[in-house]
Amino acid sequence: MSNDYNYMFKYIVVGDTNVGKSCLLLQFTENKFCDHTESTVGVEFGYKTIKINDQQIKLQIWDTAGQDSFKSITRSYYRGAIGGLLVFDFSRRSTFEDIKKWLKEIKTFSCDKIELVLVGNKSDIPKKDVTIEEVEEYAQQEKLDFYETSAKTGKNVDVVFESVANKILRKIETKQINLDDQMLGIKVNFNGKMRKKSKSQSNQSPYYNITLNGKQSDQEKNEKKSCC
Ligand SMILES: Nc1nc2c(ncn2[C@@H]2O[C@H](COP(=O)(O)OP(=O)(O)OP(=O)(O)O)[C@@H](O)[C@H]2O)c(=O)[nH]1
Ligand SMILES: [Mg+2]
Repeated sequence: MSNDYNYMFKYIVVGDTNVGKSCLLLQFTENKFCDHTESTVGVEFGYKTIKINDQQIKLQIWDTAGQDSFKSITRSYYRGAIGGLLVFDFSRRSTFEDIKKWLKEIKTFSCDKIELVLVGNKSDIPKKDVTIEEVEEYAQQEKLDFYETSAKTGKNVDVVFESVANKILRKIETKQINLDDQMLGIKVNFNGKMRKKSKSQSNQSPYYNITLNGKQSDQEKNEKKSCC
């Protein structure tokens, strides 16, 4: 893994099955679109390095399965994420209505410093099942930024991922995020060397303690929200 970045931010992408989460990741990381995708099993991840204000930011993006049967697995990835995309499909109303549930999940299982953005995907499909007005009203009520995207045409895909990074970076620069505070899904890289962790952080960093088989240890369960 290359170390030529200043910060690495961990993101999660959540939302109902088939809303296009994996396609958004594919479009962002490889500029590709796939018409026939397989439903994600558990989680998958991708990387991309972007540049903001002379800072190289590496995004480590965890794409979670939308199917209910994977909830217990995907939840274990929320902890320690500093950025998140809440995705629905503009052509299926139920996916927008379910955003409330996803937001509740995130608020319960992830750090309260997480920067979230609401994403209405498949904007290329002419038939809309949700109006922009109601989405904007909801976004305002929940204090979320909202973007209309198309993983198919690429519309706003880069913008969404970059906007979250921008907000996190601003919080770091204005010291609203304390990097010594167990790292919060942020890894700092000084000239290719990782910031040394304190003893108390060594078992708690989201990057060094990722649960790849989706099972949470008792310690992790007890540490719910301890990243904050
Ligand atoms: N027209 C259109 N189709 C899309 C778009 N994004 C995704 N799709 C299609 O929607 C289907 C589901 O896409 P996925 O990215 O696999 O959905 P997902 O949210 O990852 O689903 P799970 O992994 O089951 O949670 C696929 O057939 C995609 O080709 C889009 O922006 N426009
Ligand atoms: Mg998927």
